[in-house]
Amino acid sequence: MNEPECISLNDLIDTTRALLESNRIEALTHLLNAVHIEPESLAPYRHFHDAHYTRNLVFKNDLFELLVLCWGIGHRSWIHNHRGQHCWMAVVEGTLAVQNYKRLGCDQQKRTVQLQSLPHFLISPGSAAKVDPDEPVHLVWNPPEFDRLAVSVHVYSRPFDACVVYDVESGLCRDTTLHYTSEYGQLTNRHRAGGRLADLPACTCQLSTEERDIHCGIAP
Ligand code: CSS
Ligand code: FE2
Repeated sequence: MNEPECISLNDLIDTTRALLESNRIEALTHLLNAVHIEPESLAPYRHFHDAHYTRNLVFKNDLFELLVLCWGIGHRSWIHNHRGQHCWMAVVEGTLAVQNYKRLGCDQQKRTVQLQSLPHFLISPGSAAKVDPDEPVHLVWNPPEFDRLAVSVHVYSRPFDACVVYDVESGLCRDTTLHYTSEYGQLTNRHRAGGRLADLPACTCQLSTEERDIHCGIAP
């Protein structure tokens, strides 16, 4: 079998721009599965935080943004959606787990949404993932059993700065704002202050295969 092509982050940005400008969504999925992104080219964006994963902005225009996410051992996202946007993620270092959730129904009157967790899967260098626009609710984490840091590249089209998060512990879901830990290689004030990535308590949700009712102020 041929070795996968290795490309720099800058080359990936150029190619992503060309593909998305011509609306070649599938081609970008194929590309991210076919290449390895050079770990050295991520060095300016590789910032870790003790308490949570970090979001490091590398490139942004009207069409898409590209972020480097750095995950400490055991760090996880909230269960969240992408507001109907396209999202691709490719791992450059380590291994991440992804769990998608099926929305079984939404009761507008009771403001509840029922989520069913689907089998989770792993992504590592050479196996990218795209969020399914039909089932966009998911959770991403760096499984502690691998005992290593993880770094991933995310492409969001279009850029988004808010999403719905689903907190299984409290049974609530709500809108939240997303923040950058660094922008174009420079740490932001939020990171220097040690602030959280979003105005929410830490997510302590446990993985489960049970169906859950989650109260939701917003229709999913
Ligand atoms: N969407 C999350 C990362 S998991 S896909 C974020 O942008 O923080
Ligand atoms: Fe996500």
